[in-house]
Amino acid sequence: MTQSQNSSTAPTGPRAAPPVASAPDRGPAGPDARILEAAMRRALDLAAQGPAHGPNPRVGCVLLDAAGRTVAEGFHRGAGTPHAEAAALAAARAGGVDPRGTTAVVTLEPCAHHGRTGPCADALIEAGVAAVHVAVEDPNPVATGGAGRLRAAGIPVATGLLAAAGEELLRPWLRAVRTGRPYVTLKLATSLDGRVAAADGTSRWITGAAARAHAHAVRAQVDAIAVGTGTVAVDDPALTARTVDGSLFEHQPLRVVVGHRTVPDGARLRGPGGPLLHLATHDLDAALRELGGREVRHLLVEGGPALATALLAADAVDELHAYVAPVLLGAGSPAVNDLGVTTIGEAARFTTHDVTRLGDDMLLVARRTDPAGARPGTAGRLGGHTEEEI
Ligand code: AOF
Ligand code: ZN
Repeated sequence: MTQSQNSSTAPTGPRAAPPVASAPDRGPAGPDARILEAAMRRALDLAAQGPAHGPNPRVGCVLLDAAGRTVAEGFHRGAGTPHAEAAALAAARAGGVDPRGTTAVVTLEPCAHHGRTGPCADALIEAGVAAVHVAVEDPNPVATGGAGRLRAAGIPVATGLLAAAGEELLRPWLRAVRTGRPYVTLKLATSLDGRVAAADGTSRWITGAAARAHAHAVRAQVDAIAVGTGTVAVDDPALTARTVDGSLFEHQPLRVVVGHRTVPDGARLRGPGGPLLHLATHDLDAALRELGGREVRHLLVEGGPALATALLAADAVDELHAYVAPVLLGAGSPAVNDLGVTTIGEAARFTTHDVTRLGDDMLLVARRTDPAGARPGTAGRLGGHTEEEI
């Protein structure tokens, strides 16, 4: 995580030598630090109004005049629509404001590429903005370079303003773009003793309505949901994102089934909802790369235990959503099988990010503590010794 806030919040101006991002250059007179920070907070709020799903990042932009007043705002509404900077420039012009001389406060480094839309760095240069403040540098190799292009045109650029908040907003997207694989969130809905079904296989419902509604809202924010073929056979899940009244959210994630067994013709997965993708493989690495190649940024894994175990054992889970009900079963299928952990030091350890009460249940959101290396006994493959159960 880059946190260059201390060193680079003041714009670094044009210079003969290549600009040094951390050089403490105050740049031109413009809005002061408090106003810039407030504007970045607003830009982050605007960004959050964009869709969490989709191949493109959520980005917000605020244009300030020399007195620090907001003259226009914009945010990105999804792939193929104008980027936040272009939206803010358009809003200024639509409001009869000439953006020349304004300070652009943007949550992500302006892009430098011709993609689905034109390069924002060029649009800002043409508009004649006086300075640009950025939260997060763009790691996307095809789009990055906007800060350098702006500086080359004589426009000071400062990066790292509220970088931590910017990184938090873009967490799945940043990780996916940096690694070429989706950010993996593993959902577990269990009894207090970590079981997903009773001894006879019954599992409806361990968690209550509030937890289920929350889980559906999460489905509506991700790009894809995955289950193993074993879960398809046992549970016949629809894997749709449904509102409390049972209707479908507008956005339906891609439905992914991992494993060799076929998806039956009458499976609910073939009914209304997102497209169905069957990855007939046990090679999780290949499966994640395939999804990354399809621009799946955020993958929600909903089971079953074999897929959850394989992903955890392969150290491929970025975030855990553990819905825990105050229910004890004492027997029945555990959420996770043998991870190859033989001693406590080898435990798959996560760090608590958030805890929420949902009705009678609890949601623990935890994130991977140690990103480096696979755990003992990992093969990076789905199944292994439990292959027939997947
Ligand atoms: C956005 N919205 O507001 C900004 C983005 O596919 P394209 O051509 O729309 O380009 C997407 C890339 O542009 C994206 O991955 C990111 O690197 C950069 N900036 N993208 O969708 C925005 N500012
Ligand atoms: Zn752009």
